[in-house]
Amino acid sequence: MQDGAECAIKLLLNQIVTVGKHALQDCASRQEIQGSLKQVQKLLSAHEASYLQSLRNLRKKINLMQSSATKQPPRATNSTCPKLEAPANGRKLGKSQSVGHEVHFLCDPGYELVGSESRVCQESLTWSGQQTACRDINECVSSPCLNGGTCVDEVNQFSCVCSKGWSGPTCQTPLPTYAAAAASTLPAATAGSHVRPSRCTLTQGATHCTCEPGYTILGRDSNVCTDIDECELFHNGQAGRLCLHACVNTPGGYRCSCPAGYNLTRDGRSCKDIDECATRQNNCTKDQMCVNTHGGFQCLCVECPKIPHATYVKTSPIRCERNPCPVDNRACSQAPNSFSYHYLAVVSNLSAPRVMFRVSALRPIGDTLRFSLLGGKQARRHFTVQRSDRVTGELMLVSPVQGPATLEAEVEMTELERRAQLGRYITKVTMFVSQYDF
Ligand SMILES: [Ca+2]
Ligand SMILES: [Ca+2]
Repeated sequence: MQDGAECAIKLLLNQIVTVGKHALQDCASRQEIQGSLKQVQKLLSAHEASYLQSLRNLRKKINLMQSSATKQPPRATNSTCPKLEAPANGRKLGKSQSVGHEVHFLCDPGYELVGSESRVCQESLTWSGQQTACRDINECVSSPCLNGGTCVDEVNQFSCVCSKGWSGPTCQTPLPTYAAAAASTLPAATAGSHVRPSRCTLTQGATHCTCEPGYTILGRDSNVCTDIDECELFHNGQAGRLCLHACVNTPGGYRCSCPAGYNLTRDGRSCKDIDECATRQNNCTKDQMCVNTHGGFQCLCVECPKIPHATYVKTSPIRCERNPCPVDNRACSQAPNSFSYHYLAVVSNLSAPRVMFRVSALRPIGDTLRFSLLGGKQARRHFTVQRSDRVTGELMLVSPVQGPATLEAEVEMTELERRAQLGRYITKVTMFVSQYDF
């Protein structure tokens, strides 16, 4: 192409020179020169146009060549990377082995991830990153055992073998001195004591002493076994709390105890409320209602409210209904039609928000039902009322309550017909919150 352009320009110059020579040689008139110059201009324009056209064609060709050179070969279907296995003591997330897909790795508690957390199947049908493994975390690295104790690494935890004179999960507690003192009066030690004699054997000149279960050699004297204080040892141990409520150390063992109003469960660790109302362990009178609560019980008797213009009669132990109103006594007909009383027993620090009670209209009359929360500041601090469907209102606990406490809330349900009140129904809810969260 460059040759073509050069050639065109040479040709053009030749013609200009020829025309110029011709004009000079013949000393042509001015008109002739002008005519010749016009011809040259025309020629120049024609050549310019053809030159530009050639350039355009060339550019097109180059573009075509470029695009065909960069176009990727079509991707082979079913192109997958080799299968990756989940690491031992860990998991693999993601199953696809196709190009562009990712898999992720997680390790079980107590293990740390080595290698790549995520790997991508690449175009080359190999996985990015490095082989993943889950390695046991060595809890002993931080030297948690004090006072010369030896650390034993376990999965997700460690234990300390304390040197003589120390005890506790991290060997932080010095031994009680009485253990050593009691050694001298060993013969007096009997069953039920905190110190017991050890059982020693002489093997190949070395003395080896062992203790009964629940006892260990603490002092310098290997003849003395001292009771292990399991309550102290596992107080905040990795094994979790030994007892739900309280731990009592005993010679050779321990036991759990529960607060008054609770019984120890069969597993010996947890506490279960005693239902005093069901087991007749209550002192409620015949007129009273027994309400079981966590850790106790209540003897209650519903008294119908005394309000002006209306009178109420008890229709059940937990319900009062308005007596019929005199004709045209508006104040009476506007008073609540009924009062219902409900008692709830809950544990301390119950998670919130939570629906505590539902109030429903069985056979709603009128065109509108309205639910609202009555009661003072205390009720509004802990509760809210919301509608769950057309005929039901819910009393919600909005924040956890620290016991022991007694909370009261009233839910008012109003039936309306064209904004005129047809009926009002009050539900009083009393919530007994226990001292403990079990
Ligand atoms: Ca013990
Ligand atoms: Ca109880």
